Amino acid sequence: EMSAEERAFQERIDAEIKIEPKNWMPDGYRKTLIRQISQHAHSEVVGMLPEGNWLTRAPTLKRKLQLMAKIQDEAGHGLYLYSAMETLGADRDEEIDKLHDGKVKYSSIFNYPTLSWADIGTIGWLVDGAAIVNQVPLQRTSYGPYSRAMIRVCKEESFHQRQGYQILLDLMQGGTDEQKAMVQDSINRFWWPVLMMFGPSDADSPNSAQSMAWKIKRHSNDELRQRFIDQTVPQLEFLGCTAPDPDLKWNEARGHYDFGEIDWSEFFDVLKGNGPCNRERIETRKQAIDDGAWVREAAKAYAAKQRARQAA
Ligand code: FAQ
Repeated sequence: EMSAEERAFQERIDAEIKIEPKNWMPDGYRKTLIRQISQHAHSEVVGMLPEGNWLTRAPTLKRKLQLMAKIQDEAGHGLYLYSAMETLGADRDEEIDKLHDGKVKYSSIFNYPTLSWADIGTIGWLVDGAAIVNQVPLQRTSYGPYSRAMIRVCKEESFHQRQGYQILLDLMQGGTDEQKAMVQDSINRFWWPVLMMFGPSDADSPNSAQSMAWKIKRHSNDELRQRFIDQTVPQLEFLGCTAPDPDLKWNEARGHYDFGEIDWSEFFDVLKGNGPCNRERIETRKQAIDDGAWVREAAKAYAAKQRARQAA
């Protein structure tokens, strides 16, 4: 049985009117958004680490500058998202502490290592590509601050995706046989983990039904995964590469690509903290916070001095 408040809230959602921070909202709606937006913010921040691994080894100055700009964009996305989360009453430091204590999640994809320069191309093309497919509909999510943050984020991700694809195109079109093999190896390692970014299949997605009713999510996990595969396979073919999936095949009757079974045991294992880089990622984040403590202390001391001066 819905209360009058709940009914008015759902009517607003159904009429496609955004929910704003000061509007009444059910507790569950607030909690779900804090969970999703904080996980999204943590993903952007942890997502800087695999790429950061190649900043000092980018092959040219141009590539180094592009990669640095992309990583800075990701830091910015983390900041918009933490700010959107704060409009719901959540505390940024508390949520970051939960990340560092291993109590909350961030995207599984960032627990895989970047072993070659081609991985930087693959991350831009496939990881940012998957992020765009997921985030374009989030521009229409029902919570105003989250939806507005997604508009700028999507524009920046489009640039990221193109710079990634261009890295791979250059390697495939002008590269040596060894460089071409490096691209294929990178795609082989990232293909399945990227498909896992969309989350568990609909039957095993406990949050989907309610999040769709609240229009936080506009499409199911499986729908977005299929959309991503359909738009990515032609790009894969244009590159001259293949996917490590013998069942990947155009299905004329469905009007979609069929694809093989995802290894969900690997996905849930990474979520439990057992991926190749989970421990390293959290350790690196903690170290960054500890190393920055003196900056925060200095900023606070400076602010206190300014206040004292103004009061005098
Ligand atoms: N990894 O019931 P559902 C980026 C969790 S892009 C880890 O289906 P929901 C850009 C899920 O949280 C990546 N955990 O959940 C970039 C839930 O756990 P909980 C970030 C996952 O929320 C590119 C449980 O499994 N993007 O950073 C994953 O309805 C390059 C059950 O799942 C976003 O976060 C996963 N892959 O749907 C940066 C997008 N999938 O909390 C740097 C916003 C699921 O109950 C470099 N988020 N889980 O304990 C979303 O759209 C949704 O949260 C989904 C999951 C679709 C990810």
